Amino acid sequence: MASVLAVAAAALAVVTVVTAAAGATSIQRAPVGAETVANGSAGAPAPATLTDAAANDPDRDGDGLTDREERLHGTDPTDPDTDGDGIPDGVEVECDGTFPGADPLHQDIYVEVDGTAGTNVSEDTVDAIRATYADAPVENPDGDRGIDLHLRFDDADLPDAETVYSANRSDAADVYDYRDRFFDHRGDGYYYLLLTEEVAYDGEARYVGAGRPGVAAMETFHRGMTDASLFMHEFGHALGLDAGQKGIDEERYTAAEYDSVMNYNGLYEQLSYSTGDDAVGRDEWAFVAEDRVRTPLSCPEGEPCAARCS
Ligand SMILES: [Ca+2]
Ligand SMILES: [Ca+2]
Ligand SMILES: [Ca+2]
Ligand SMILES: [Ca+2]
Repeated sequence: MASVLAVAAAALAVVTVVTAAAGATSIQRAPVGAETVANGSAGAPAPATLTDAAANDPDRDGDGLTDREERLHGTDPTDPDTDGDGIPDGVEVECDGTFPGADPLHQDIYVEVDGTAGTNVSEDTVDAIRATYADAPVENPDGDRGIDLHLRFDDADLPDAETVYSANRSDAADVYDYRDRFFDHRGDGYYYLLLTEEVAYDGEARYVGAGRPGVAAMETFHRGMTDASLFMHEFGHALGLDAGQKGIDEERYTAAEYDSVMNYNGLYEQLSYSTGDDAVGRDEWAFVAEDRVRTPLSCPEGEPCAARCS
């Protein structure tokens, strides 16, 4: 079982992404060819002709909500992304079409899930995945724990490529081809996950899934625990839990020594990432909450990001 899974560090281009964290700028991996991106922290400068109303009720952090609106929502008027999930406060409040159910005081992660013909995951599988995220040991400004994982199932009947490779291939179908053609939420800060019949990692079809920053592919087995565990593993890679970190995609630690679905000895046995309370000692939930790979969120130039929804 353990040897049939794999991923790799990404070989993706790097673009500059202005993060939503207050004033912070960081370099993050993003897909080749991604649009130039920025988000609410860029904060448009106030117009030269400030009205009295704008002067009295400014949007100090440039997230699209005035200070008064921030007080109403309970968000921080000096932080464009109060909950630190990468979606600016104003976007969480204003962009219900793109981010249904977003809460500016609680971490949200959005995933577009596409599938080739014949693949699917059951409702029980989806419930188990969501519940695992909802129960994560992650603190939120609203006082509740957990991450709200939004799995948005889109195409369910895509052409079956027979084998989907996990790396860019010019001579065969790879997960990036599917993303390029079918990822409706590109530029929306979403992650992309493809369900398919046959995944090949490193050219080898014996693998059943693969994940790289921002994107993952997995086979489905129509068995709840198997599919849910495989999802958590591959999506963990998409969030940046990379092979090469101690214990990940290895068998050298027992499930007790490294208590994570990223451990090959934990895969199919459990769903959760580690909390650091084991011999390996890495808090993967903290990483997911605070340092995960961020995907591009495109925003209008020179305006608060929330203007993308108006
Ligand atoms: Ca504001
Ligand atoms: Ca704010
Ligand atoms: Ca946010
Ligand atoms: Ca949120």
